Amino acid sequence: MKITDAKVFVGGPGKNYVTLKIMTDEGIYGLGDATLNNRETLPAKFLGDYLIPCLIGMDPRKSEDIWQYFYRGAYFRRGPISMAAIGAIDMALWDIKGKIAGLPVYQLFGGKSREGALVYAHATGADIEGLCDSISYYLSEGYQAVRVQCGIPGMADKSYGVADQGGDSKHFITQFGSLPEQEIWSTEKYLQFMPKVFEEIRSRFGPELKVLHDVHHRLLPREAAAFAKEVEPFNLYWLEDPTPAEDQTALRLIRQHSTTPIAIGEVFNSLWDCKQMIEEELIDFIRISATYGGGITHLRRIVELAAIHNVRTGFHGAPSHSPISMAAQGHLNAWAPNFGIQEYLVLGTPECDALFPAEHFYQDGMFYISDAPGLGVDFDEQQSERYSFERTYHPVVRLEDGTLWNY
Ligand code: GCO
Ligand code: MG
Repeated sequence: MKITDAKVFVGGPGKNYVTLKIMTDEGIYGLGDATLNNRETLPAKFLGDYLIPCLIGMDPRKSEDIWQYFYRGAYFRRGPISMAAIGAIDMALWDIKGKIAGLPVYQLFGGKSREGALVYAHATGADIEGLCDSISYYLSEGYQAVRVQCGIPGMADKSYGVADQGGDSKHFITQFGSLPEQEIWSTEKYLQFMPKVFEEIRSRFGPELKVLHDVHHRLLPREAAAFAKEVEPFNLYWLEDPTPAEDQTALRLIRQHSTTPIAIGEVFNSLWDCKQMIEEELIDFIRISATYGGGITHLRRIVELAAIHNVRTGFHGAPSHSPISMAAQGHLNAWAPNFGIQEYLVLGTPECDALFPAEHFYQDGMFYISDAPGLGVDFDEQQSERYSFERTYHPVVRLEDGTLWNY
């Protein structure tokens, strides 16, 4: 069996999805996602200029060797662009493997460890009242877990994760600017206010609700340690990205002072970014994603290492993930013995469903993967002609005195 061709498509309804389609001489094709949020054309170009020419003529069944060829075989390794490109190829090869076997991909890992996988949604409000409305909405939709982000009084600009003014605060979808927008951050105001938010949520919704919160890399290690300790009584399901992710040793201080569960990894690209924090058991959940974490082959390796060290999965699932990578993660979630939770933002607009037909579904706070062979997602090339690339940027963050800070 041989790879005969591969094509990359960039575009989608409201998102620049980067979709790879690998064709074979036996008519079976595979699909992968290389969407690197706000940098989408770069993995697409890397695939087209460097990786696809090598793929032609390779045996698509050799997914491990092909992964090693593009990772170990490269002089300049890792980084989000290259790992997103390798990840897309890898997903497509697992898709082909499943189609050859006539089995859903999770069967190739060892089968299901659970039927449905717990998911969490994004609840958001400009103030506590708005946030509680948003939580009530998700509860009425059957969710058992929500990430909560709230506007901070006195902060000059909107806070991270709060839906745009005038937007629908029930459904959190970030609108990115065509040039970087600016957010203003005050650690002091955040630290004073956020514990009150958790207190109010617990008093209104009780102890059962799984409450997650994303600090989005904004705190210094000592501040994060004090905060994680202070919020222990509210029993968070996790505290996400308390400090910038590249400093693995910063997590030691947090761990030494608090038992609040820590989740990190959505900006990681390889095992080497999280090896130390997993081995030292400095985190509780690993948030790497199949899209820019090297695909299924590499994620599985990370999941296995994490399992030995009591770290559970909590894969990144922001709206920039196309239904293809959500399916790749869905198959891993169905299998992983150390599955924790999956971030899940309903992508299912009619336009998105038409572009990526699939039978996977959400019900009562859980995601169910379909039994279709391969990843179980298709891609309608005709539909894709409706969309094209539109440049967008993440915001930049400044402190109140103008100092540049971490988004
Ligand atoms: C999350 C993330 C996102 C990121 C986005 C950046 O937890 O889902 O923090 O909201 O900001 O993925 O590209
Ligand atoms: Mg996050």
